[in-house]
Amino acid sequence: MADLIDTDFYQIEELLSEEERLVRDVARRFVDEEFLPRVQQCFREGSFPMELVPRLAELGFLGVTVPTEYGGAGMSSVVYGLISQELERGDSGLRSFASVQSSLVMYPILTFGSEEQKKFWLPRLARAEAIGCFGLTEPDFGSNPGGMITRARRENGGYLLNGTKRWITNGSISDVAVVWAKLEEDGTDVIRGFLVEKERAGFTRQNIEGKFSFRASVTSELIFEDCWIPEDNLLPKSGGLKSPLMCLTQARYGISWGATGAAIACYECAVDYAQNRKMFSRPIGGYQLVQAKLVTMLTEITKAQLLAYRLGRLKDAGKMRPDQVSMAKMNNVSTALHTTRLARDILGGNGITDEYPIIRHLLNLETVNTYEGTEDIHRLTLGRYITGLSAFE
Ligand code: TGC
Ligand code: FAD
Repeated sequence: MADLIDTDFYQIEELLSEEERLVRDVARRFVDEEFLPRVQQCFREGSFPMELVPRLAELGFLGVTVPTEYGGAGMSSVVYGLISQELERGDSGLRSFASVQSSLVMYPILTFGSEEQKKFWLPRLARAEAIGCFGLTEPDFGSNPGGMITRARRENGGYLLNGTKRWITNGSISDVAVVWAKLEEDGTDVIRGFLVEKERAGFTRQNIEGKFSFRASVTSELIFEDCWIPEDNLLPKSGGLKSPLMCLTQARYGISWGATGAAIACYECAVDYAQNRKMFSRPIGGYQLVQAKLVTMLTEITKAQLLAYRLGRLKDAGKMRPDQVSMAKMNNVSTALHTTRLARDILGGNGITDEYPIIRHLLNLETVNTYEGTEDIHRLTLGRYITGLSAFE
């Protein structure tokens, strides 16, 4: 079906290098042959397919842009984007697993870690011998992470952590958590990053149950009660809210490609359905109102692809700015959500069953629109960029 339905309306394929296409095709095959046959059951059960994690590592999808000297694939951000797009064509939970490991765990260790931390953790994370998670959000501090109450206090040559992190992807399956906490330095509280191994006394995790979105993904709460970690577990170059926000910029970049993958999956399904489903005297794809919906979907997908592609080239050239990422994350996720709702509508009653991928993507995209900065937070970030006036104060 995918070969017959054009989802590259503006011929972006021509702008990709041979290597970029090759890696994209590997990701596409992995999703089609190994992931999609499992996803319905995972979503029903509420489980993540852990057995595929070694394959993600083997294919080089964990730490795509991390230098090879630290075990990463050393490839471009456009390659990372293309992989994210393919993984999320499978499921947002699959892309999230790779995003968290690469952008929210390996990136902060690479950027803020000591040489010892990089040499120890990065190759293990790339080989999936260790799984990581990123703890920024708290029960009462989501959109405003700067208000966090998790604290680190110097004690016995290390730090004592206290606080709770909520909504943490991969939390209970991780070997190491990158945890953001306030530390008093010269009379001022400064946000610093800490590495907390799962075995540390005073560190407990519990899964968040009852999710109707991201069912094929693990989401947890992390609780720190007098959890002592050694001095060496501080990410020495982290400092201020800017450090976790820099990590979010990396992950949001991947999301702007990924959400488009989910929209493509739903569009392909809707076109196929519209061509074959007969109501009244002919296929529903022959009715003007259905065509209008398909046109909106393809137009939004094409615009999103162009935003993501250009953002990727800017990133690889070292010119990408966080506000540009905000625009792509905001636009590409909200249009993917709109596209997916239109696809759901075209399938009528069949659109609400998991026989088709649409309702699963639609439910997932509700989360993607919220996490990594809600649609409105990115709108306000851009509003601040345009006017120079902050709506956050
Ligand atoms: P603000 O004054 O704007 O910023 C503080 C400092 O950070 C700098 N900065 C950034 N740097 C890099 N990338 C960005 N995106 C940045 N945004 C801001 C800024 O220049 C400043 O630097 P400096 O040198 O002046 O100190 O801080 P604020 O308190 O006003 O907050 C602004 C706001 C609301 C935009 C920010 O807090 C925010 O982004 N809120 C949303 C929170 C969020 O996205 N949480 C995500 C948690 S992780 C997650 O959801 C993972 S999901 C799993 C997956 O990805 O698959
Ligand atoms: P709130 O901040 O309470 O927002 C609620 C509503 O208020 C939103 O509509 C928002 O736009 C609006 N709002 C807030 N402030 C303003 C304002 N100033 N002006 C106008 N409107 C405003 N976090 C992590 O740290 N690590 C993870 O791995 C992670 N994974 C996640 C996985 C899942 C499945 C989910 C659902 C969340 C995850 N998160 C993670 C948390 C996610 O980043 C937060 O949910 C998100 O940042 C929003 O925070 P909140 O849920 O507290 O909503």
